[in-house]
Amino acid sequence: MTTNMRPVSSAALKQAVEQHLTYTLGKDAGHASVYDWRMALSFAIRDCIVEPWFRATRSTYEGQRKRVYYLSMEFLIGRTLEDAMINLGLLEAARDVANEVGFDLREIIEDEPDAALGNGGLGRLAACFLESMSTIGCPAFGYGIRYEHGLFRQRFEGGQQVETPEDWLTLPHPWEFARPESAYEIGFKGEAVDGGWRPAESVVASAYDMPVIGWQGRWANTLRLWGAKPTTLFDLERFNSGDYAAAAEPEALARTLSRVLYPDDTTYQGKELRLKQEFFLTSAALQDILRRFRTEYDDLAKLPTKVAIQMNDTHPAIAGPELIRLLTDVHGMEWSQAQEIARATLGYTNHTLLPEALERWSTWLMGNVLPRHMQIIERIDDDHRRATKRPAHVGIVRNNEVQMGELAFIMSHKVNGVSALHSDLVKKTVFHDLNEIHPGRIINQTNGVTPRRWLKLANPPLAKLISDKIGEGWIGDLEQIKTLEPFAKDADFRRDFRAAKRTNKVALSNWVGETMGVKIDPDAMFDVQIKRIHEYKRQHLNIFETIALWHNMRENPNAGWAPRVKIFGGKSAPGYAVAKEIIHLINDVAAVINNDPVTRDLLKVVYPPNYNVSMAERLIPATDLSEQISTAGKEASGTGNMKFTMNGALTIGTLDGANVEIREQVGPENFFLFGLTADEVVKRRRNVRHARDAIEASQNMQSVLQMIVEGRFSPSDPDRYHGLVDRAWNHDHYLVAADFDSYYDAQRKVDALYLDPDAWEEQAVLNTARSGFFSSDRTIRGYMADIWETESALVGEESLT
Ligand code: NBG
Repeated sequence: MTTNMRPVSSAALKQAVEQHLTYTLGKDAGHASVYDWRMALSFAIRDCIVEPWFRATRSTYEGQRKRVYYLSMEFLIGRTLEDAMINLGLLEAARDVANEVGFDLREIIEDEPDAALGNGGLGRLAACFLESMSTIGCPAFGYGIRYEHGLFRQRFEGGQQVETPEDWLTLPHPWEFARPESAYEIGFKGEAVDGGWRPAESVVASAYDMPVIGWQGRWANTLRLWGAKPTTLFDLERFNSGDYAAAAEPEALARTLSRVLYPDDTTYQGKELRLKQEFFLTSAALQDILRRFRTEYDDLAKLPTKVAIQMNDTHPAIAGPELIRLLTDVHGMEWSQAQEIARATLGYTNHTLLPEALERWSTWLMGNVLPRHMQIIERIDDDHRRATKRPAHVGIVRNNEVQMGELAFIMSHKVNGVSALHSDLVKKTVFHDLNEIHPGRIINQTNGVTPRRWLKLANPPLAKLISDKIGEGWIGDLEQIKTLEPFAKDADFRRDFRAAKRTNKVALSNWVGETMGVKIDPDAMFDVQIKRIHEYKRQHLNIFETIALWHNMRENPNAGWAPRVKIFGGKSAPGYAVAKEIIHLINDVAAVINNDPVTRDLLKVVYPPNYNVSMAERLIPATDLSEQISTAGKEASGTGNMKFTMNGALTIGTLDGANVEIREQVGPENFFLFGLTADEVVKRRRNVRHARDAIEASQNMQSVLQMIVEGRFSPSDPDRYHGLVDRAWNHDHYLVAADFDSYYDAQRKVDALYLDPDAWEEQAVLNTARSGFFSSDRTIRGYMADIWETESALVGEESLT
């Protein structure tokens, strides 16, 4: 066989792997390392994707199908090899091959670095969407930036976060195809000249394609990432005159553009380089989209019938003006038609209401970096003002700033939030006025996650148990998982369900022991909070409760406590001092608690550094209790919450984001609810004494703050947390104090249930069985029907392969 055909047997795969080892890598099997085998296996698996990928592309062209273009500054992919093997049904064959050549498949899989081209939920959502679009057969492209350095690596030094650069591209990346022939010039600065733009600087955006294979290899789409290249390599004249640094300037300028991912999550910085990155992605994508469209159709007026462009948050919101510019300045279309066409083509997803996250650029910076776009933005704004007679405080350009949210809204035919509650709040708060002017434009599409990665790949014991019971249909159609529901009452099934979880907990305990030197008991409750560190997510509420629990355990060690392991994971933005202080506190508390002989068998706190997608795959299947404790109204959706539910963890949470829908789906009796609602939060904040009142009423909360302020967890530096405690009393914007007692009490209900394994397991099974709604396949079908107006190419087809 040749390596570009899909090998079906272990023997055929082995042959393909060995060919790559020999001829692609030039390695002798006798000397091949785990890296060499990983590369050879990746190339052999990649070969298997190429055929369905070509077929999908051909079918899209032949059927003249509408394509979806998902523009996102972030794609948090994680590893690719295992995911691809699972979707192609080649995992078992690969295991055989690995064993035959004397390696463990796990070791090979774990040799792959995570592609960490994103910060958190927004980027991981984009990755789940790509996989679901391929699974469903929605013809689509993802467009992003090929950052040389993804999200920083996190270490702890003395309990404090230290960042080091991430370097996933140091070793060759076997999943990409460089496409130097697909390259576009991207301009910056210069001046707007009547009906056009003369940029002063420019770089070249050069394409790198990664195929994304769907479940069972039926369809494959492309993730196209842009790398920046200089338009001229170097200035030969300057080089010859001996000015080597200046000679290399054009190259240095270009390289910085795609060098590094901005590590801010839900905060906005206003840096010129970031605006340039956003335009770089957007302009390259739009030029590519129009080029492809024009190879098939000659009438640009038909664009919205064949093309849907989705803006993932406001980061690519310059797409409105840029599309208008390309249509008018470059293709000669008339202004109002171009505006209409752009709007009919574009959709915008809002992912946060936090005011500090809403992008706005000073008109000075926008006018300087993108002078022609600034003109276009002003004209869009004028047209809108005239057409709508909107109130004076509404508009794109306000206070000498360009509001990217308003721009994205006004240039889109649909705007969506990411959970029912969030979409509702989008209508009532950030876009209140625009919603009245354009009723019906804002809709909801509740987020989802792919069950291939988050259940089948991450949790083999549970996936096998489910498939043994109800067949494999759930993998491609998660709604089928509800047929598990009756087994919640079946004692044998509950025992097996528990055994699957225990297998994962043992594996995690071993890993924690090996990597952190902390011994944890797999029979204790694993209580997990993993996500970016942010005040609104309230990791400090969790660690305060941990301190109270520890304190009360010490006072009364024989009170029948449920043994717990509190597990934290997550990074703070490098410049976010308060979040970094919370990290420090968690690590300080862990050091004290983990060394306390009194509570040795009752409580441990672990915080493995450098949380990423691969670590999530390890932690989520081993979790008993999922912490989703944000201040109500602040977490747009959450997607980790859905992964836990699928994997049979129970949730302790507030009525925030998609928690609301999770609770509805699994049943309120199978969810630990606490805390103020979004409305109550707003009202409570009006009382300037809300924190003080709550602390004064709570003995537990007082003891916690007292212990911290006395330096109990920082004996060598007792004043360390004075600022933190002061904020808890006086600047508690996220209502930790107001929710503390309610949270503590809910945790004791968790304890009680955990001590009744049968009752716990019944609820855990129901959580998994009722998680069908949270598949990203359902989400994508929603976008296809309500926003993109496009259909699956796989309807009525058995298989493309
Ligand atoms: C995040 C929200 C999450 C949500 C993801 C995906 C940003 C700006 N927003 O709640 O905080 O789940 O987006 O929608 O990162």
